[in-house]
Amino acid sequence: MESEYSNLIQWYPGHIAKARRQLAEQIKQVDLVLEVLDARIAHSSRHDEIQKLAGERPRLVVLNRADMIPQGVLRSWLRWFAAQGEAAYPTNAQNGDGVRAVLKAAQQGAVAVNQRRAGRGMRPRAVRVAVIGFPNVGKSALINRLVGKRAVESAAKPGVTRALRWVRIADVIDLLDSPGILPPRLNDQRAAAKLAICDDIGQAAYTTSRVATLAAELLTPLVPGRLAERFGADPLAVTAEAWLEQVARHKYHGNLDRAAEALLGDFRRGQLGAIALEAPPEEPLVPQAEAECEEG
Ligand SMILES: Nc1nc2c(ncn2[C@@H]2O[C@H](COP(=O)(O)OP(=O)(O)OP(=O)(O)O)[C@@H](O)[C@H]2O)c(=O)[nH]1
Ligand SMILES: [Mg+2]
Repeated sequence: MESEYSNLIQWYPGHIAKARRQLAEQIKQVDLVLEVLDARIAHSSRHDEIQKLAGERPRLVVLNRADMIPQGVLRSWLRWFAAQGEAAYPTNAQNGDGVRAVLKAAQQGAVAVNQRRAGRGMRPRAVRVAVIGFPNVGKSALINRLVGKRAVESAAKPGVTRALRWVRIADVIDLLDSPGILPPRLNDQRAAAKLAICDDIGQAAYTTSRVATLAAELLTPLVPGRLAERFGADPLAVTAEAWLEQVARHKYHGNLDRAAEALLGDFRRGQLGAIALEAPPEEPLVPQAEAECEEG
C-alpha cells in the first residue's frame, strides 16, 4: 500500500543545504571517502548524492551499528557488498568494534597517496579522509573511535554535527567530520520511512504517530512476540494502526503520541533486540531471533 507513504517526509533544512555545498567544495581535496551506513537499513541509508559527492575518489563503506542487527543478516550484507566489489567494514562506533580495520584501510590509503606524491617529487602529507552519510548514523562516533578520544560531538539524535570539521590523527590522517546529508528530495518514501524509524532524519520532518504505525507494520512480522510482551497487545491480531491505538489505550491513557514515542524509542535503543529492517536484495527478512534481545 504505497498510499500510506505518500508525502510522509519532505524536509531539507538550511543547515544541511549549506553543509552539502561546503562538502562539495572541501571534498575536492579529499583522498578517500568513508561512506557510513546504518546497518539496520544498509540499503535505504545509502544515497546517490554521496556517491556523486565522492566522484571518482576511492570509497569505503562502513556498516555502522553492526551490533544492532542479527549477525546472520550482517554476514549476508558483507557477502553482498563483496559480490558488488565494494569494501564494506562492519563497525560498532560506540564501543569501537571493527574500527581498527577502518583505520588500517585509511593508513594504507595514506601510504598510497604518498607513494604517488614521492613519484612526482612531492613531500609526504597526511591523507585526507571525509566521513559522510545520513544524519545520526554514527559518523562523529566513528571519528572519535578512529582518533581514540572525544574530538567531536556525538549524541543520540540527528543533526548534532552542524559544520564541517577537520580532525588530525598523528600527522598521518586528516579526518573530515560532516553534518548528516540528506538528498534534496526523498523520492523513495518507503526508504524515507525507514530512515525516520531509525532516527536518521530530523524529527521535524515527520509525524511521530504515522512513522510509529509504519514501524509497527515492519516490526510485526520480525518480532511479534517481543512487541506483544513489551506493549501488552498482540500485533498479529489487528492492523498496525489499531495495535498502536490499543497500546495507547492500555498503557498511555489513550495518548497516541506517547505510545508512538515508546515504540520508536524502544526500537532505536535496541530494546526490542537486534533487528535489521533490510536484507540484501533477493534475501527475505525472516523473523529475527527474539532470543538475541538484550535488555538495554
Ligand atoms: N549501538 C550503537 N550506537 C552507536 C553506534 N555508532 C554510533 N552510535 C550512537 O549513535 C548516536 C549518534 O552518533 P553520532 O556520532 O552523533 O552520529 P552522526 O552521524 O555524527 O550524527 P549527525 O552529526 O547528527 O549527523 C550516538 O549516541 C552514538 O553513541 C554503533 O555502532 N552502535
Ligand atoms: Mg556528527
